[in-house]
Amino acid sequence: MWGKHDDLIVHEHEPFNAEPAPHALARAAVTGVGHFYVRNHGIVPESDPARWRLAVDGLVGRELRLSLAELREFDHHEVVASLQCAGNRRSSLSKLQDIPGHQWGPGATSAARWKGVRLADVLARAGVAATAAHVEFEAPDIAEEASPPQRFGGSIPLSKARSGEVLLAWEMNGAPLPPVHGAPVRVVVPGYIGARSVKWVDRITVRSRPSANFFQAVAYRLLPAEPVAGEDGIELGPIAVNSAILTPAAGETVPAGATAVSGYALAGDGRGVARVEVSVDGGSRWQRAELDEQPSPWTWRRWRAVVQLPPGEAEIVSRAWDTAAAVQPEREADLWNPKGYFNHAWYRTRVTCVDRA
Ligand SMILES: Nc1nc2c(c(=O)[nH]1)N[C@H]1C(S)=C(S)[C@@H](COP(=O)(O)O)O[C@H]1N2
Ligand SMILES: [Mo]
Repeated sequence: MWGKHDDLIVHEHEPFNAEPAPHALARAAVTGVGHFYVRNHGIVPESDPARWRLAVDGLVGRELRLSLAELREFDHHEVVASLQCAGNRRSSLSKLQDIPGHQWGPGATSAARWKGVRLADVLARAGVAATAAHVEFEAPDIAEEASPPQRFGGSIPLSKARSGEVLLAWEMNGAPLPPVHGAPVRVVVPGYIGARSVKWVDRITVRSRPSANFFQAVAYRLLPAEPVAGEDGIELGPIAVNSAILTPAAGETVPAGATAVSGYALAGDGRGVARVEVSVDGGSRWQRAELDEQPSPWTWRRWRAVVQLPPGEAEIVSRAWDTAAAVQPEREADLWNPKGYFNHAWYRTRVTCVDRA
């Protein structure tokens, strides 16, 4: 389906929602399109690149209506960026207390090389009014889960919209953007939750307030663990520093002794990953992981370590720091929330270690 490998973990067939298994995700710094996770709230819309138009309206000096050819006349830029769904690692939070929704593991995170034009350049052409503060994106796919059912949308602050890394992209890993990832054009908002990277975008509206779309005003908000009257939650934008162990995978049997461990770490909104540590004693003692170079500040930092494991059941733990010295919190219980967003607690993988024959 959708040009995806059949080893993806499929959470839903229609709309299609799937993530790569940890071993597959671990394979490359830039995720192959066949393994890149997919998050859809509605059915993938039919889109004809020849008929596609991008409307730019709202608080602008002049409204634009751009064809794909006209969009491509702006300067082209490439960004290697990771996307991460706010529901990444929800499955683990659900073990504490049930959470509805797709039970994402650590694979609702992937990295790609995106090519397109800067949103900033398109906004400059339209001329942004002084009262503008947010930029809204909308797409034609209808999400039945929204109330009322509506087009998918969301917004980002104008300051972020004007930053060089936010693209209107038509290419992914050097090939045309596949339909399931937003063809002909999607927004790519590096450093923010995946929901702001609106696929199949056909309208950009400059506003004084955040989008009133369901996925900005109601969904993708961090609610308190216990309901509070009148509290509609924290609007999610920049992601939190996070890490995951990809190899070995949970439940794997590995030889006791020296065991190679690898994974990813990702920091929000332009903050780099500064340090990753792993522990095999539940977090009393830590050892430093080796960090790969980052091809761009907007993508994950892959890491590796060799740990010593005794025979029997073992737990490997990882935690990352970002360049603002923020570190992942220890306990999932402290960040559990009713929609299961932003699980960025220490990552824990249980494995069984057996003596080498
Ligand atoms: N139009 C539209 N854009 C969308 C979505 C959607 O359902 N419809 N899902 C969002 C969410 S929640 C995420 S995490 C990312 C996932 O992007 P991907 O499917 O290319 O991995 O797309 C975002 N953009
Ligand atoms: Mo998402």
